[in-house]
Amino acid sequence: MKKILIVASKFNDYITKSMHSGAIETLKEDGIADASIETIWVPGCFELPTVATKAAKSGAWSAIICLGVVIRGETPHFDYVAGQAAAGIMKAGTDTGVPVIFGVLTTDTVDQALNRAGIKYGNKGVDAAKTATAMIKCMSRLEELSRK
Ligand code: INI
Repeated sequence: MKKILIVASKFNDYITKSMHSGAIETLKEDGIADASIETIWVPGCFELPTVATKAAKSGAWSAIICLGVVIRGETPHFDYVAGQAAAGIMKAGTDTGVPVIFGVLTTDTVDQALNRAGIKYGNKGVDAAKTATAMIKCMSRLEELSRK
């Protein structure tokens, strides 16, 4: 059974909630049962890699979707938070072979983030969910080919 974990950031949750809803809807449209989707809310994007890494190492999840928003204008910490979130999420995936998806918006302004969370230019949560199901298929194809 495909079990998918969403790790979502509470920071900027007026934006991440809409990314989260978009991700859940998309997973369901793609045939993933409600009961196979779980969410853990972490304080901020900086915490995403810790939970994603532990989840990926557990072997319990087919994919892990990380959702968050880091806005440059809001903080001088932008480069640290965004950079470490990206590096940690990439490492969680490459270290474990479990797809760990980077659904993190990194923008200059709040408007740019809102527009990419369901207002004008799509929804990063939807894209992340589509990437997760695509990667699950890639991994099972790889397993199949590797057994031949
Ligand atoms: N966390 C975010 O997810 N987005 C931000 O824009 C942000 N800003 O602006 O600082 C942010 N900071 C909190 C950070 O992710 C950690 O929760 C905090 O540093 C404690 O480790």
